[in-house]
Amino acid sequence: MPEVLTQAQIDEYHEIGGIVVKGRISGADLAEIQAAIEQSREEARGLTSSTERLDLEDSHTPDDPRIRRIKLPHTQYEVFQRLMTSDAILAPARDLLGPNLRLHTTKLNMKMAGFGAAVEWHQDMAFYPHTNDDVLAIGVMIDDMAEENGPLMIFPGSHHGPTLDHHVDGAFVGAVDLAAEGIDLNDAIKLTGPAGSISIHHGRVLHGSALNVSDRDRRILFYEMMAADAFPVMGSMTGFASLEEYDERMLCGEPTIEPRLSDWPVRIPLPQPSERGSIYEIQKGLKHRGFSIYDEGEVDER
Ligand SMILES: O=C(O)CCC(=O)C(=O)O
Repeated sequence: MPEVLTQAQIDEYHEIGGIVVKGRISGADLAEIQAAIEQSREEARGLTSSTERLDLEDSHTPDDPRIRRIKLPHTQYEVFQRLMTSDAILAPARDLLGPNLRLHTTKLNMKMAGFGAAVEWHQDMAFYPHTNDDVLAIGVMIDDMAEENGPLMIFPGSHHGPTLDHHVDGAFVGAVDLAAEGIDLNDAIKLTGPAGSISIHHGRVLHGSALNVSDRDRRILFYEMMAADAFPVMGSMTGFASLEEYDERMLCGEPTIEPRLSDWPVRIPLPQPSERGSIYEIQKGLKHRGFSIYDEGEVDER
């Protein structure tokens, strides 16, 4: 029996590769998250470049702090760690991946009103291929996520297809050239919802999000995780020094040393780009950027 998702939501996730579940995060937790973000903004004041904790917008200046991402927020503020191990996040993940879950990473993407950076089209598992594809990302919507403020977009069903080419001139750039792949932007859908909703997207679904040129912030907190028997394959951007450290990432259930192999089309994200920063930096290697030509009105809302 599923813990929280309806059978219709589970079926939709498997068919489309992404769903929105409303009302998973309380107003009190959202308020605590906002307070943590405010603290980070103060921390960014005076900085001249990104740090281990904060990734800064290209337009950031020390006097006008602009954060693009809070890195590994669960290691920085208690609220993110608490949510990560709560049923608000883990129950829907267990409904989709089973009882044994391991963390891949966390991040809080800011996308502030008027200037928040786009994330180019990509598949998460192109960055971190694993032995099976029971891999997903849960996005906590901190602000109302709507048509106009750069919501997450996915290509429905793309998780059933190939792992697309994320390379340029022989180096991994973590982004897909839609035109070169013959993919029509009109086929993408937006994962929208009120603050406190979560989105869940499959590790193989093609997704991205546009610049936020609206007057409303769009902040989303991602918890990326996998079934405990999905092990990274060569080149995967999953860093760990030992099995002990790897097992410290268990979110619930039991670890294993018996990887499950499934038949899915792996591509290795090597060679790594010379620029080894966040996704925003890596994707600058893409020659034809999808979102400079992006026309908001052409994509259906979901
Ligand atoms: O913030 C977004 O809209 C997308 C984020 C994403 O896909 C990523 O950071 O890998």
